[in-house]
Amino acid sequence: MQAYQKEFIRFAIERGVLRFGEFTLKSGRVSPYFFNAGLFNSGMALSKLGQFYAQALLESGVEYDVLFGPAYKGIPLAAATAIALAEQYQQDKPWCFNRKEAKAHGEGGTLVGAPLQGRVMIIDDVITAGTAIREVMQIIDGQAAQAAGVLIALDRQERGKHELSAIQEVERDFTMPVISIVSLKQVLEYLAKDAELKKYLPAVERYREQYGVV
Ligand code: OMP
Repeated sequence: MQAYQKEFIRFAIERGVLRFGEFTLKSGRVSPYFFNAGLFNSGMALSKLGQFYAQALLESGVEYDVLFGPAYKGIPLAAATAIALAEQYQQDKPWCFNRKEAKAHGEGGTLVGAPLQGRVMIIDDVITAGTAIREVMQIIDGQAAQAAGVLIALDRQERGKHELSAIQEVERDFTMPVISIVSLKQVLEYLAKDAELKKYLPAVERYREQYGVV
């Protein structure tokens, strides 16, 4: 685990973004942990979050032309990443987002910001079963664009429909990489080393045995 990944996990726990308990997921699975990116809810938190996304993106070396934040949660994430790339790395990248409802007046349409064209880096929060990201792919397919990859905060490393992880299925089905700031493996590593948080480890490990990838 790299230093920035450890720092990110600490930051997510401190902000209450990464929590332990009992949570029902979109997929219906009952998870002993949950990552709520909506709780990076202050200027400083969002600014730091953008820096973590930018760092993971640059570390990946994946090339792209435009950043895309899918509505709703991807929008501030893409904006924060674009700002961090500009301010920390002097990379002025175009970015855009979609609306859920098409607008008939003014500029019209569902896309806002830079044109969605070329190689698109999709920015989102979490992939569990991969449902949300498949919807995003339909938007990109409808444009003169190809997906360059997906950048997320947490890879929960859960099985999709079969034996592969949902992320591996997304990578295979759309031939693109999924980049994450951290994955469940690193969260487990972090828990194992923390005297106070260690108590959550058995439940998370049991969950991984049930739904995780082998
Ligand atoms: P999938 O569509 O199953 O991949 O689930 C991804 C979505 O689930 C995310 O965009 C979130 O809305 C939500 N989610 C979280 O935000 N954090 C989690 O830890 C788990 C989920 C989830 O419901 O699976």
